[in-house]
Amino acid sequence: MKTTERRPSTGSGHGGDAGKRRKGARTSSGTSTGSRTRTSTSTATTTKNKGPGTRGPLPREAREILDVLRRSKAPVLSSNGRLDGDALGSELALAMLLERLGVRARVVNDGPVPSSLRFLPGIERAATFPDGLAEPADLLVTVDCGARELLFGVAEKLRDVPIANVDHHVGNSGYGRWNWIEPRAAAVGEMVYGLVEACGVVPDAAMATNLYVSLVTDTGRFSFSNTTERTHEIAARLLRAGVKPDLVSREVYRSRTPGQLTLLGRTIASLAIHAGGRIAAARLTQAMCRECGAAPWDTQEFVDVPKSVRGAEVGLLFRELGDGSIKVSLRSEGGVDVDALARRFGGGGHVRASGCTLPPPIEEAERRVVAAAEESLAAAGKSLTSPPVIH
Ligand SMILES: [Mn+2]
Repeated sequence: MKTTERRPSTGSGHGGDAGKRRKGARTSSGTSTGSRTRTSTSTATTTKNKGPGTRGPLPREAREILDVLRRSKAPVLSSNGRLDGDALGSELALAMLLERLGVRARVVNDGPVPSSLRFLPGIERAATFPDGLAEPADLLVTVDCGARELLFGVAEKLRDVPIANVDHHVGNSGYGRWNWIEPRAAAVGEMVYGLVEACGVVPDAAMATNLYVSLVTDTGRFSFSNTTERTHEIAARLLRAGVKPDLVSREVYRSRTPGQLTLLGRTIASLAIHAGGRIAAARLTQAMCRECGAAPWDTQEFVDVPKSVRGAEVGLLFRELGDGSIKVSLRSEGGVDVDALARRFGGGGHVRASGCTLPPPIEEAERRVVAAAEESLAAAGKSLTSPPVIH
C-alpha cells in the first residue's frame, strides 16, 4: 500500500477525535503486517484520482460486494453508532440503490440520529437499535465504520451474520468477510456513488441529496485536503440530479438554536494562547452547557475555534464530559505530530488530528497537555516565546 498520496482518513472516532477526515492521516498502519485490509488495486497503484465516481470498472472488491448485495435477501445496513452525515447519507443512498435493484434493505444503527440530519430523505427508515432487527438478516453491510465494535449492539446482535465492509478509514481493520476500503475516497458517499454509476442507475433527488450530504460533511464543506476534483465532479452530477445545496446547508449548518450559538460564543471567549502564539486552546465545560441550555452538536465546529487562530500550530479543545473527565481534541496545522502527543495521555488518532481523555479538573488537564505540546514544539526547534512568522 502506498503511503504517499493517501487521502486523509481516520480510524474510528471512538476514544479519539478520529471521526473527521483531516489532513495528514496516519500512514504507518498501512505498512503493518498481518491481516491488512486490502485497498483496491486501482487506487493503490495509481496516483491519479481514479476510483469510484469516475466512469470505469469498479475495483474487484467493490464488484464482489455488489454481487453479494444483489444476492442478499435480508441485508441490514449499519455504521458507527456515532452517526454523522457520511454514515447516514451513505446508508440511505445505498438502501435506495438496493431498492432500485430489487433488494429491500433495513438501516439500523446503535446511536441517535443527530438533529441536523433528520431532514435526510428516507431518514424514517433508519431504525435505532434494538429496533429493526426482529426479523433475521443474511448480510450486514457496514459503511463508514472503521472497527466492528463501533457498531455496538448491532454487532452483538448480528454476530453470526457475514459482514460486507465498505469504508474509507485508513485504519480499518478489515473485519468483514468482504472488505472494500478506499482510503483515498473523501467520503464513503463517493464509493456508494461509484456503485450507483456502475449499476447504471440515475440517482433521483432523494438519493443524490443523501450522497451530497455525505460529501459536504466529510470534506468540511469541500474545504479539507481530502477534497478532490472527483469530489467536485460527483457533487456536480448530484446537483444535476436535483440536490438543493442551499437547503442542505441550511439544515446541516444553519439550524442552530440561540443557546447553541451562545455556547459557541462562550467557547470562543475561552480562547487561550500559549507558546508565543503557536498553541491555541479553548474550553467547553458542563457549566457552560447548562448556562446556555445547549449541548455541543458537533465537536468539529468547536475544534475549529482554536484551529482558526492565525499562526497557531497546535489547536486544542478541552471538553468536560458528563462524567467529569476531560476529552481533549488535538489538531495540528504545522509539523507537530498530535498523534504522538495524544498517545502520551493514552489517546491517539492521526498526525494532524487526534484525541485523548484526561482526569479532571479541566485546568490541570489543560496545563499538562499544553506543557506536552510545548515540549513537542521545542523538540522541533520552535521558539516558545517569539511569535510565529505570519505572512
Ligand atoms: Mn466518512
